[in-house]
This record gives sequence, C-alpha cells and structure tokens, in this order.
Amino acid sequence: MTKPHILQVGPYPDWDQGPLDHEFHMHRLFDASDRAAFLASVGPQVRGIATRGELGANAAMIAACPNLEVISVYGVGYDAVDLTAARARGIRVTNTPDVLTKDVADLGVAMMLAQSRGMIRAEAWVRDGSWAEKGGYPLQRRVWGKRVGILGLGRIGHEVGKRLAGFDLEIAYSTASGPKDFAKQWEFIADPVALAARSDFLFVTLAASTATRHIVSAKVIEALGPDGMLINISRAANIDEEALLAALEDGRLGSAALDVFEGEPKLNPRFLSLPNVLLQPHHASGTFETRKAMGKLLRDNLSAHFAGQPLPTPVL
Ligand code: 8YV
Repeated sequence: MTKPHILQVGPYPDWDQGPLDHEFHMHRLFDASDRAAFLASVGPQVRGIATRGELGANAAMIAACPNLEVISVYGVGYDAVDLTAARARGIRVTNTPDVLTKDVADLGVAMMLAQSRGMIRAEAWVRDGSWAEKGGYPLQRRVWGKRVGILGLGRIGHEVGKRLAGFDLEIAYSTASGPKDFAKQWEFIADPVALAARSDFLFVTLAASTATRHIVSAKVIEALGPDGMLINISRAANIDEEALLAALEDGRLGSAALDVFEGEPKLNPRFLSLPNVLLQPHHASGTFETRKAMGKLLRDNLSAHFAGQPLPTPVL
C-alpha cells in the first residue's frame, strides 16, 4: 500500500520522526530553501499536514494542498491553524490535549515561585561571588497567602488552581462560559479587569482565539498594578504586549513571567533589558514524558484518519 503523503511544517524529535517516516511519506517544509516552490511541487500529493501548536497551518498552506484531508497539531493550541479554511473544505483538525496539561501548569507555578522569590538572579548572586563579597541577597516577595486570579479555567487553568491551593492562595477565576461546578470552592469574577484588581498574581491560561485577542488589555494590566505579577503560559496574542512592555518599563505593573511572545522565537528586544521579567522559551510542555505522549497522539490521529477510524482527539 502506498504511504499517505504528509506535509511536515516543523521538526520533531528523532523518536517521532522515525515512526512518522516509517508510516508516511513525509515532506519537510522546514528544510526547503524556497518554501513556496516546495509547496507548489508537493502540495497536490499531500493528504495530511503534521504541524506544531505555534506553527499551525495558514490559509496559503491549506490552499496549496488541494487533496488535504487532515491537519494534526502537536500541541493543544490550534489558534495558528486557519480553521475557517479547513472547515470550508471539510478538512479534519486534531490536537494533543490532556497529555500536556499538568506539565504546563507545573511550569506556570514554577515561574511564579521563581519570579516572586527572585531565584534566577539569586542564583547568579551565588555564582558570581556576590554572596561572599556583598552578603545576603535582597529580600523578595512572599507567595503563600496572597490572591491569585486565573483567567481561563479550562484544563490547564484548573490544574494551576489545584497546585496553588496547596500554597494557601486565595483563588478566583474568570471564564467566558460562566461559573464552573468543579470550581465551587473558588470565587468566580466574570470581568477580567475586576479579577486583576483583586489579584496579586494573574495567570493567563486561556485558549487563544480571535475573541480572546488582547483580553489582557492595558486596563487589566493597570488593575493588576505595581505590586502585581502577570504569568502567561497560553499565547502571546492573549496579551496587549505593547501595553505590557510599557507598564513593565514604567513600573505600573510589578513584574511578569512569560513563556510566550509575539513573533517568537524573536521576541521584542525591550523584554531583554527589563529587570522585572522572567523569560522562558515556550517550553511549558517541554518534558521528555509529555513530548513523547504528544508525538504519539499526533501520529495516532493521523493513523486513525487514514485507517478510517474515529480520531482520538478531534478539534474539527
Ligand atoms: C507547543 C503549545 O506545541 O500545546 C501547545 O499549544 O504551544 C506547545 O505545546 C510545543 O512547543 C511544541 O511545538
């Protein structure tokens, strides 16, 4: 039987690439020097796209593949897939939910702790001899007992809340769909500005869409205030990054801990000179265990589609 032809948008680890090459005829778009020419030449054979959360599949890519049947995303976020174009042609879309939820929550909480307690700079203080030369590290901010807001109480937001309950934080949350039964023990505050105003820490754990673009607006940032911290483990588009940078620069926002950026991996250089941000390279799902599970689910979705079986984790 001929192997289905798959357009591969970005690289995967060897343990995924091997099985993908075995089962499918993979066309590596990311290796092409002229992507448009590559797409024009392989597009007509392509029946599937294998992509990653942050890379997605845009309208031009979808249009270049007239026989496309399925787009399999390595990642829970599918905001970078043009769903309108996919829906119009009846193209199935899958993602990798659940398997990464707890790792993403872990990193978010770790970022909050590390930033509050100044751990990154404190480590440098030990390494560069400042401890011996200048003495103890400057005092930092307490975490436990403070108030946290979770913007978006889906799978990841729920796991963040469960972890933070262990730090005796007062938890409130906001979701577009209203109060959640499983979160009765936490306060529901519909308005993001009001949520930010009562929070010391604001976690952004929303699935990104056109509706959530810049939901963390200048007003939300202002409400979080000079002692507040913003933690983003979702997508950069959920935050008005220009307003965030301005507020961090002039102290209207205390600090931020960010795993995602507009234009990543080339982030706005203004972030690099800010002392009050913790910067991470979009790796909240980046553990061996989770990435292996994500790769398996990406392949299982493709295999199920071409075997005519139900998709394990469909989006469309
Ligand atoms: C990336 C993510 O997909 O799950 C998501 O939506 O953004 C991440 O897990 C990951 O960096 C792999 O590219």
